Amino acid sequence: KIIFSDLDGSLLHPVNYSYTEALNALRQVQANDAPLIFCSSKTRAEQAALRQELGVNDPFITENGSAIFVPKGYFHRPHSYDKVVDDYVVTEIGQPYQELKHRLNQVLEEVNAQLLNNASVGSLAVSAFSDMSTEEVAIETGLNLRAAELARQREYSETLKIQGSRQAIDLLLTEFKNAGLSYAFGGKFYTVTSGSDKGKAVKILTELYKLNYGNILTFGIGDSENDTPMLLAVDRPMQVQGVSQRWSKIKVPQLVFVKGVGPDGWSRAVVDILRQTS
Ligand code: 2M8
Ligand code: MG
Ligand code: MG
Repeated sequence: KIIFSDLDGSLLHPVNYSYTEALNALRQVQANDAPLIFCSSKTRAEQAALRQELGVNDPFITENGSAIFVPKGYFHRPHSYDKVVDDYVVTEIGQPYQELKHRLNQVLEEVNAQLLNNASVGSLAVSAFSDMSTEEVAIETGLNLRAAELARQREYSETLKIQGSRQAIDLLLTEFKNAGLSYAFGGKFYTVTSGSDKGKAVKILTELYKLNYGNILTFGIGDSENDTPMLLAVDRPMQVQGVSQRWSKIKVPQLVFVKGVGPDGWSRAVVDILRQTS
């Protein structure tokens, strides 16, 4: 049994990013030796800090499926990887940040030009985390300054705050797709990658677990649209409630709706998972 988990809005509270309500359940996961794979839009820097705080030592997936970090020596069977960073072997699914940013800027310029020529589509305002100061990111996200600094350290993706008319936003999103970029809405922002999504990364990592452990059962816990590919890639998909106790609309067959907002729902999901499989 392997648990793939989103962070923001799932293990972490959708408003204040607290994991306090999930701590008991997390300790149960650790006592059961069940691998807990963070699979989030968050950067390596953000996830490394959280892993250290919580004592989670399993592989993790960063920036919406852009890269898989496996601690050196974690799997006994050798496997291929793209590079080594600190104590991790890394499988890269997304293009490096500079290339992604270049392609993203091209699309933004093109869309802005189209909007200038066609006033009826309405207006569009896009701001990227990397173009904002740490203070601005902190204000936009509600993260503290230290956490905001870590969120700005993007290696494969860009997080965008997008405001504008529905038509203008749809135009932008369509142009992202046409340019081969993918985007996913994580609850507050859009994170743009060069074609990666959480599902591709989950599938690669699942294969590695199978290679090393044979038959495994995979669970996924998420809260938003950007979790859809992850939830489609696991055996048992679960969704926790968002703010105001609503489940956001996700289309995934056999999806289990768990009561509880963010870490509260996460705890219930995990208790359920441990009960199911032990
Ligand atoms: C972004 O991620 C959230 C949810 O996963 C989103 O897309 O709405 C990312 O930039 C992440 O790195 C950052 O920590 C988070 C802060 O809310 O926003
Ligand atoms: Mg989330
Ligand atoms: Mg996320």
